[in-house]
Amino acid sequence: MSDGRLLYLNENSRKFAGFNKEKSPFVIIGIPMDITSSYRPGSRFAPSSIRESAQYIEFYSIRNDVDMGEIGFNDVGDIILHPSNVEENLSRISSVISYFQESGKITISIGGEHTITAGIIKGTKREGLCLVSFDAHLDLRDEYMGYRYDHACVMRRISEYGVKIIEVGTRAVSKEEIEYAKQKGILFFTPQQIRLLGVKETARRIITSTQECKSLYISVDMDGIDPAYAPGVATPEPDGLDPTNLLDIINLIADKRVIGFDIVEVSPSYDTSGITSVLASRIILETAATVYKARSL
Ligand SMILES: [Mn+2]
Repeated sequence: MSDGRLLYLNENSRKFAGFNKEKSPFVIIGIPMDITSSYRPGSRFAPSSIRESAQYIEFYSIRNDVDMGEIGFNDVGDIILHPSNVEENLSRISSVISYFQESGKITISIGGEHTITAGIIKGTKREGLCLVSFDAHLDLRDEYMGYRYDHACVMRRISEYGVKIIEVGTRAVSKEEIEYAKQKGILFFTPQQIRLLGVKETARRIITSTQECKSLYISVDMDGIDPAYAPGVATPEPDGLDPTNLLDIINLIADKRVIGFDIVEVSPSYDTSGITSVLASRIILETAATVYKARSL
């Protein structure tokens, strides 16, 4: 791999469950950026923590009847990031992502804070792109404490790139964000609505609103899940999704148009039992299996 866009890629980091299968359609990229976290920092350690926890899970997806152990992943390592320059990092992320997207790979990015998704989307072909984000927060602020490239503003920036956004698990919001969502027609689902509608109807509504999309991107902020299941996150919010519902929704909405996904905001020092990293590994496995199955049909 000698493309200049890979200058800041460190291929020597620990591999996801030891996987280094070059022929896999799935490329795993660690993006240990943790600069703008406002509450509990440490997500820079999540790529290695999630990779470690992945050693101990089964790789057969019973939901999809797909053996991901056979298909495997191509873990290409971590992006080397600047300790404080967010915009420089977003451009490094965008270079690496564009290289793998253009090579026809499905990119699985392990954060890091949610801000990385802006860099990922910058490096992705955006024509007809829709993004489904699982998150307690809307992340639609125009700026947060004077900064526009911040974890609290990431979906606002992506919406400004012209990407259609749908948010799932919403419960911690500001008035400004609700107004922006209404004004731009950004659909969001609170955990209460999902409980009342059921996962099938929720998924049906998401599918309807993504019908026109040429490609799909999925972003999983682990704080979308209830802290009872995912305690080790940067900004925990009670009253969240349960992991089975989240996986059910992904199972129903992820199809062959998915060009990539990310798992962000795990903060391993607050994950004393390690269950948040294990759950993140499981979400990676099941999402990949769903996409693999959809592409083989
Ligand atoms: Mn969040």
